[in-house]
Amino acid sequence: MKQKKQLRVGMIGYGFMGKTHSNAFTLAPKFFDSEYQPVLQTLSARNRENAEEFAAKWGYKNVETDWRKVVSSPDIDVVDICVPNNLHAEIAIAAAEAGKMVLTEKPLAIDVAEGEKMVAAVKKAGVPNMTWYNYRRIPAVTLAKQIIDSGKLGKIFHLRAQFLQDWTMSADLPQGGAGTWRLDVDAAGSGVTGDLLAHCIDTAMWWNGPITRVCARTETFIKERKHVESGKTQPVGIDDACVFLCDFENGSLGNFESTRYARGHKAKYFIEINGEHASIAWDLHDLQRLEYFDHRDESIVRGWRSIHVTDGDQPYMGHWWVPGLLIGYEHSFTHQVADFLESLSSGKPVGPTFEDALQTQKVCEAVIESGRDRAWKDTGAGKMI
Ligand code: SOE
Repeated sequence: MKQKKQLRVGMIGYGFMGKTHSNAFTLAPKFFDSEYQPVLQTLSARNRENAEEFAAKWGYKNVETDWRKVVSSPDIDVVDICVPNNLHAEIAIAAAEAGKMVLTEKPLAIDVAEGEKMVAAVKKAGVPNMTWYNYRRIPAVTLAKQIIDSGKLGKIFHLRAQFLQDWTMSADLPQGGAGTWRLDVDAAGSGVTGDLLAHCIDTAMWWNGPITRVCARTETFIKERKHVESGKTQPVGIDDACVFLCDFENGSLGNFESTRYARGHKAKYFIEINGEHASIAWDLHDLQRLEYFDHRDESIVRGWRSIHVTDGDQPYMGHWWVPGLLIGYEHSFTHQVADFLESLSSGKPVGPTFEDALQTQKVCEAVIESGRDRAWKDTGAGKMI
């Protein structure tokens, strides 16, 4: 058997995303052929005991408590950043300067200014880079992209998306700290806009091109929360909910909604696009299905069809079980690793690159500014690859 090239991973962070990424690096080479073999080399986290437990469970060879040592280590090829958003830029820039490939969990950064520095750093170093917007690689979502690109929908008129949760409704929930940093504006940058709508915006712009202008209404329902680190009750700076309207460059209209206050919804991600001939809808709760309506069908059979995306010739599915059998949320990350490995062989960048993720960041920032100023804002977002 031909010896594979090793891709030694330095993972920074071990939370929920550290788990999804570690699982993806483990699974991808078992289901997708590649000349590269990811190796879980070093896990870095501040708490040594927790880091050692995680590393033993997932098979990391080494543990470090200082990410700087990972970034500068000669035995690391790719640095994967799974820590709160305010730490992405410093680590990514240091990794790029050390000549490492860099991956970062979404959103790219805490704001556009930091995102721009990250893009400049990876460009200057000429290192492969990617941001984990995993939902693009749910087979049904990828199939939708192929159908849209084929022109079957005709001229696009509308795109609507929702991402609804309910986990922060209790006023007793603190902000800051390991489990609740998403509620602390200094760590997260924003609330639902950067955490949840960023997923919708990434998919929307990938499917339908740049969002040029936005008009948002944001709300913080619980104004003060105890901060885990200071122990004091402090103002809450994140958006708990956000709705926005937008213009796409192609002339279509968008409406987006996200909240952590939709009682009963845990992760309701819905996205729909309407064209002159056909429409497509997708729902995370039924992630293997793509709903498709084509007005050109004969009227006696015309109606929404529910495509069960499990056939071998549909995106990614030929690598899994047999037609009809399902895969899930975690596979979207596995596909992202598989595509990244493929990009290393082909030398062609794989989206979303940092530059692509910066376009999403621009929209998020314009949404927050629009909510604050109660005014339409231009986003300045350009095309993704
Ligand atoms: C927040 O609850 C969260 O975990 C996001 O951070 C993820 O990006 C999203 O996929 C699911 O919800």
